[in-house]
Amino acid sequence: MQRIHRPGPRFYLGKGKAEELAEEVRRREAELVIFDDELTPAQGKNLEELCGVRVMDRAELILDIFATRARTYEARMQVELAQLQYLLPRLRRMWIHLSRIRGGIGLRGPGETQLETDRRLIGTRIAELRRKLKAVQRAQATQRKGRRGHFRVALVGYTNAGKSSLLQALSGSTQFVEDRLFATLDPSTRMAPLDDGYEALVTDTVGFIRKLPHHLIASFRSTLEEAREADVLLHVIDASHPDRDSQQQVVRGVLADLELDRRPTILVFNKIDLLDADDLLALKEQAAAPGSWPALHASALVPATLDPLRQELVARIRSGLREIAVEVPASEGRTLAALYEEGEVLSQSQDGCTVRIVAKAPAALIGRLQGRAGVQITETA
Ligand SMILES: Nc1nc2c(ncn2[C@@H]2O[C@H](COP(=O)(O)OP(=O)(O)OP(=O)(O)O)[C@@H](O)[C@H]2O)c(=O)[nH]1
Ligand SMILES: [Mg+2]
Repeated sequence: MQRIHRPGPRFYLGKGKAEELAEEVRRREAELVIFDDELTPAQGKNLEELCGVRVMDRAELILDIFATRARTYEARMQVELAQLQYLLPRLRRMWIHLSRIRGGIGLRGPGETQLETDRRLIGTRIAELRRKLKAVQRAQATQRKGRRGHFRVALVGYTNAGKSSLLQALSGSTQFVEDRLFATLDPSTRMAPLDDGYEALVTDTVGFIRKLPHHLIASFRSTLEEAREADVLLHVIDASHPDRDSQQQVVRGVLADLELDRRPTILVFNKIDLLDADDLLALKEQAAAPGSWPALHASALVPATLDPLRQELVARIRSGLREIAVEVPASEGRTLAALYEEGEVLSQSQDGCTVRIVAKAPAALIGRLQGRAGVQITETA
């Protein structure tokens, strides 16, 4: 522990404290030092020279965890891109590691030309990854367009808050859930049945964490596109976590960075099964603070606690519906089906070959139907 105004440029710690650290490393025969903050390339290099062992910073550790969790093609590319961007300014130091690991004699590392070549190779790979990611993202944008007629919900929140568990509980399908950080790196979307025949498309997203390395935020920005287009964000909070308030602040900060902080949001305090009655009462009072987003309390493991959430989603879907009268040729099965599926049909009558329907429908559906030949729509309300 050391109290300093700001991290020192050479060792992050003060010089004396850094020497103490080196002493501690020797005494304990440690093989690795991890800093819970980001180190500049120079700080990392100086600390390694001083301690004689590998020094990792928070960013590198998180990148490592991400690398082991990434499963899809896209997530792997995003992680590799972030790793290379992290590596580039630290290349010289990494080289020294390699030569140590390989028991190399020339601990001075590579010559300048070798470094230049490596830098160029990495630069080329970064450009290639960026290009491939763009292509994947274009394909995803097309896929998202296909979801426009549906009410869309995105789960966001601190890592391990229970987002995947909630998706699983709401949709009834299995989702990768594990008690470890960053279990989910890839967004995945499931249909969740709600009451009265309504349904919502719910998307799981990558978890946030305090001091998320900025390379990663940039890489995962596209992964969060789904959240950008969602009708409502469910900000999932682990209500049982001792740091729940600061975790909530961190998530709000990241959402603000991503310009998602003004999207309609519902706070979902999850894991209430782990709270005792007094805690739960205190939590409910706190959440009712004026000006904050509406809050619900749930447990992904206790199905009945999800009813209020489902009801809230139905209420939001309903309030977004507009009443319309539609006249369609009876042969327009597609349009009729869409009205029944995505809207709420109030009445239907037939006059010869023309079907007349009065229905409540989401704006997105109305927009889609307006372009269809033979379909006439008038707003009634
Ligand atoms: N007791 C209890 N445990 C829960 C609840 N919801 C989730 N968990 C547990 O919390 C851990 C994390 O759950 P996940 O659903 O993987 O969390 P996540 O938010 O998707 O995490 P990342 O994908 O890492 O961001 C798992 O061990 C779950 O079983 C809950 O309501 N009550
Ligand atoms: Mg998850």
